[in-house]
Amino acid sequence: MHTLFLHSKIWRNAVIASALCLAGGLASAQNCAATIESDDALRFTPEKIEIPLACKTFMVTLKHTGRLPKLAMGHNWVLAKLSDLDGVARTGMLAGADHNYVDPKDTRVLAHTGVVGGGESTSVTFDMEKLVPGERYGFVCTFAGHSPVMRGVITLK
Ligand SMILES: [Cu+2]
Repeated sequence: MHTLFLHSKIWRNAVIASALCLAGGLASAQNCAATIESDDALRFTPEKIEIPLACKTFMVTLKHTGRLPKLAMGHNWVLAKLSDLDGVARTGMLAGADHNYVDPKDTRVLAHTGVVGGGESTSVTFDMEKLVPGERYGFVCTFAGHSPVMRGVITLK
């Protein structure tokens, strides 16, 4: 009777300990990842991502919460220096749909997702060594005609 009680107590503590451990793991994973929503109204939500400098890699998930198909209202997520956003949008336009509106030869593109349509999502993980503290970075959708309005800012913390 006593042994049984002791065992159940050990089990309970083990379960609590592993639950705490799991929560800790999830918390640190969340710090190095962000989800950005996009829609049929050319919006990125949020328009700002904070990236901890402690992260070795960072994952961005792009969700398209709209209904329009990829050909009409596709979105991608392209990371570059703020001062390079217009440039990568231009070369992306020229690269066209076959290249997901990203020129593979444009080295100003630091990371990018593919293009998604309504109801779809995609993600990209990039190495934080690509980002230099003190530099200003942003993101943009380079799908035809979207770059003037679909853009956001990255803050390194
Ligand atoms: Cu777009």
